[in-house]
Amino acid sequence: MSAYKLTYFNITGIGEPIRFLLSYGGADYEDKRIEFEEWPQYKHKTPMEQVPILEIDGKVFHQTRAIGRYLARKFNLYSSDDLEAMEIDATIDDIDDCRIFVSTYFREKDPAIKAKQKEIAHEKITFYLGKFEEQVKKNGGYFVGNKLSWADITFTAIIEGCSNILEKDQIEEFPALKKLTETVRSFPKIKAYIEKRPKTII
Ligand SMILES: N[C@@H](CCC(=O)N[C@@H](CS)C(=O)NCC(=O)O)C(=O)O
Repeated sequence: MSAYKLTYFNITGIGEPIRFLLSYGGADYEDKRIEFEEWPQYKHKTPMEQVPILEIDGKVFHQTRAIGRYLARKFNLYSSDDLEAMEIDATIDDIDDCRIFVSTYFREKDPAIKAKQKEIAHEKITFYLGKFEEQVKKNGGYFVGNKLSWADITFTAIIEGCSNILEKDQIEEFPALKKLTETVRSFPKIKAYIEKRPKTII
């Protein structure tokens, strides 16, 4: 197997789905975590001055979704059917659209704006989770095609970060989503990663 090195901040965030995917695929990867104070020394060395980046056999790749899609193909978590693949892609984009509201709230510094952003994040996440719950119920407990895909793994990793930021389990009232995330978190290699990963603020 190729040599993988993932570089991201020492948080869950948008790097966590990649960590879950690499773990699921049984890749023996280096999980390089940067503290925020160290970022200036790394920023200019990355392709778009952002992380995550994934090095594969020494070559650097960036953009979370491009990396995720590549790993999904590699580990049989995508689809060879173009229409089904598009459904998986759309779900990944929906999950990211949902995440953005929580991330915007998290990053806001002005207390008055932050309070407003929190309201918006709650309203939007409730909307998206309602839609996701229906989608998963319709698809046999998974997002797409009655089987495990990259979308299920991404959702499980992302919703944990959203719950941490909003300081409340966001899926406790969504039984299908709850069950799906429990399924993903209990895959032996993902479970082992969760048990050994560093405890982080979010
Ligand atoms: N579209 C990019 C966004 C990457 C991104 O926003 N990365 C943030 C961390 S979550 C970052 O590197 N922030 C530091 C900076 O922009 O200086 C992706 O999905 O990979």
